[in-house]
Amino acid sequence: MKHCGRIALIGPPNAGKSTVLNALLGQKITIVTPKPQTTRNQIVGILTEGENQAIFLDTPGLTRVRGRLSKSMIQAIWESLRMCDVLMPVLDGNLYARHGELLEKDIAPLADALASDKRPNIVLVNKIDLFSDKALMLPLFERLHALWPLAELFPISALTKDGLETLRSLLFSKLPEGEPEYPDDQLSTQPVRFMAAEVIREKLFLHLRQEVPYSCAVAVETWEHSEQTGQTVIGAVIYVAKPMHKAIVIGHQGSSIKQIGIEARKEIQELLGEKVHLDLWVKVKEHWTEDPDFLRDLGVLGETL
Ligand SMILES: Nc1nc2c(ncn2[C@@H]2O[C@H](COP(=O)(O)OP(=O)(O)OP(=O)(O)O)[C@@H](O)[C@H]2O)c(=O)[nH]1
Ligand SMILES: [Mg+2]
Repeated sequence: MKHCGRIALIGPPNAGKSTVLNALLGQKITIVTPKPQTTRNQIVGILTEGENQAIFLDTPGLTRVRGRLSKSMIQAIWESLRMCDVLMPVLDGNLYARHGELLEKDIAPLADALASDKRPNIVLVNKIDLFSDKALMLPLFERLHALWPLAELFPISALTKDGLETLRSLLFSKLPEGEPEYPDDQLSTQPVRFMAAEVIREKLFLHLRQEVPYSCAVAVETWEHSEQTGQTVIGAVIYVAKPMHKAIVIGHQGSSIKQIGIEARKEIQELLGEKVHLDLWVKVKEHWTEDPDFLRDLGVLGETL
């Protein structure tokens, strides 16, 4: 019997949703950083095994609504949920085992919102590699079971891949019968230009501190392949919300942007499998997080699966 369907990865920021998706696919298609609210768009990842296909949707972390960016992220998440056959909330098991009060704050409202949903809920209790005291695991699972009686709880570590093999086979069995929607070698639906912009954004998150990376948006503006040199020349603009942030992104004598460029180029090169020349510019665009047209151009608003 062939199975094909959609699975939504949802949950609080920093829970490991994007890491789970990359680990399930065995390839990096979505960016990961230690900072919360890394993912801003809906990212599609496709896993095909034989005649079965799981279409995953990575989503921005669920946060309390602040600016328009957060609001649009939340809208995007609920919209994507409507289209999915299986809901797969991901949570940081280590965090909630140590801080039960956060479980009530973050997870109880989510469990409540999904309580009457008839679709399978597979709750991934992630980061089990970090459990220093395994005795903390049982009370966490008991509490989660009480909060979410109909959910299947699944302990995993996306980092060490512990539990992922079993999860993969379980997931296919939860999907409806159907023909694969995408060719078996397709891993994602994101255009490669978008993926390149995301790689640059990841490096900004890894190198910049406090609110600066949140002030940044990346747009790839030019992309030219030269047959002569075999090189792809990519021009990208890093938009920042404040003039002060422009100076920080550039760094002392350009040191920061240089490092970001080196790391991004290396990774984009691996992604494309060919030589890349990357030019980065930094431009100030105040209040971009509140500009619907700009957000739509970035794909943050109005995309659905
Ligand atoms: N130790 C450990 N760290 C993990 C695991 N899974 C993810 N992480 C780390 O947790 C951090 C957040 O991971 P992401 O995958 O970006 O989390 P996310 O839920 O997609 O976060 P947002 O996109 O911000 O909502 C990164 O530093 C990951 O390396 C895990 O199983 N074990
Ligand atoms: Mg993410």
